[in-house]
Amino acid sequence: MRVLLVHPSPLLFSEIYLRLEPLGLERVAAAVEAAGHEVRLLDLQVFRPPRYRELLASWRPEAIGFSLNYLANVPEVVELARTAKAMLPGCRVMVGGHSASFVARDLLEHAGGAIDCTVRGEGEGIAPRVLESFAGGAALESLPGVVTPDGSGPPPLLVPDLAAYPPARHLAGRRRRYFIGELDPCASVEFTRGCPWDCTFCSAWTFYGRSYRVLSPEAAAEDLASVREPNVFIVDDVAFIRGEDGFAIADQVERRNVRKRYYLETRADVLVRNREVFERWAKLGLRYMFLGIEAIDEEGLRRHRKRVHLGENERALEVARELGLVVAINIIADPDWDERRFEIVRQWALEVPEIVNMTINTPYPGTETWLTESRRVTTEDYRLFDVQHAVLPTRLPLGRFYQEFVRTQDVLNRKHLYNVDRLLADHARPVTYALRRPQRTAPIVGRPSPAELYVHHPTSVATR
Ligand code: B12
Ligand code: SF4
Repeated sequence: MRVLLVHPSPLLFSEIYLRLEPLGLERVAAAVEAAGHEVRLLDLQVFRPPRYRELLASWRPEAIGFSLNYLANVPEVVELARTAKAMLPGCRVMVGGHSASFVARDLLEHAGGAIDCTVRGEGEGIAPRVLESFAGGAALESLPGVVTPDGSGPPPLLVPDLAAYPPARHLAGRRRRYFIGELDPCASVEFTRGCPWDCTFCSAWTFYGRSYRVLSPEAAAEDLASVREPNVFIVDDVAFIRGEDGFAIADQVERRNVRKRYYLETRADVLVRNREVFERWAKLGLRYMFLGIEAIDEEGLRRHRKRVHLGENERALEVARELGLVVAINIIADPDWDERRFEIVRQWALEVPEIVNMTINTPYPGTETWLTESRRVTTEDYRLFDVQHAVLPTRLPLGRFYQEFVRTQDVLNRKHLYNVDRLLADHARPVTYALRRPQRTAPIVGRPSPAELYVHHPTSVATR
């Protein structure tokens, strides 16, 4: 089969700071290629939109798979699927990825027949089976994780071996356009998958059912050695949770004499606990680190269920400074903030030497706060769910809130990426595809059940 795999365009956030290769889609591509299909990959983060129609017209794919990690990309993906069915009525369409997994059925409804199925969970194992089904094999709705208008298959399975399908990087054109800050050009690699913590605002853990899997050190280093770019973004949710894994990969990287500059994301407590492993990686080329500090008060940390105390955050910043790393910190702004709270954060941010980034508290489908947040979301517009817009009621009038947010961003970045008029205008756009709010009759008391939260269930695979 001729199979086209498509990643949608970038969001506001990644227009300027960073743009990274679609690693998940490249892994799916590797599995689909291994099953004997002819595959092309189109990343609309780096190709202009007309390229999509051109490819449909000239190459005439028989199946298309869209990657939908970001909720804000839902309308775009639905429109792209509609275009495909209009131009090539016989072409079969599947949509997978992080956000697709949490709004699987709604996507089918929005698309009105233009999407044949959504695929929940990891794609490497299941995408080739969906293609078999498209070609006349088993019924789609009998496959694990697959959702069709006619029904859903059993729960999705976790792939047993992360090393089985190294990313098909050869399929991604314009690789020089991937960068993060001065790490330009920059490739991405994955050493581990999943996160054992359970922060309330995050869906990384519900997606993977709180599992945590590690690539074998040999496979991790082999993948790294195959990367041509001099810079590498390690996409793991929390890098080097287990020090011994970090050391084992470092040994293999050294053995292959791989020299790169690295960017990674981790938690404050992990950095403090595993200082030696980060020190070793600093010697191997680790330069930049993103720390999800999230809040500068104990109450905020508790609300996010970060399971870290302020003292650990401060200690982590000291460790990073001692190791000579450039650190970016994320702080979550709450729509409930008033001018005083913004001012406190600005003052704090000016006092620390690190780069401070700010996002807005956003309850995403798949997170615990999506089910428990007592404030009603103010919009059903998927495009506003990008952590740069307020989707919960703001204590300040919305325009005033954005003024404070933008002012804080200006202070933090010394750049003028954000603009109050642009952010406000985004709320006024007509909504074609509306996000479905959680169907609640009574408020949830305590924690929601795993059945409501998880995509992958914790028991479906052994962890290493
Ligand atoms: C790396 C990363 C990024 C990279 C982008 C990489 C890229 N181009 O795709 C950067 C740093 C740019 C980024 C930015 C943002 N990110 Co981000 N990101 C991640 C992260 C940490 C890992 C993604 C990854 O590469 N995983 C490894 C690969 C192998 O897995 P994967 O992509 O999920 O693909 C698998 C499956 O999803 C599935 N699949 C994927 N595509 C397809 C297609 C088909 C057809 C099929 C069948 C299956 C399938 O199979 C794949 C293989 O198993 C995730 C967290 C997570 N654990 O997923 C957050 C995450 C996806 N990001 C998130 C967010 C909020 C953002 C931002 C909006 C803001 C921010 N501050 O982070 C921006 C906006 C991005 C944009 N589009 O412009 C949220 C998504 C929330 C949501 N529901 O929309 C996540 C879940 C983080 C979180 N903790 O909440 N991000
Ligand atoms: S925010 Fe980080 S530590 Fe918390 S659950 Fe998500 S990935 Fe894990």
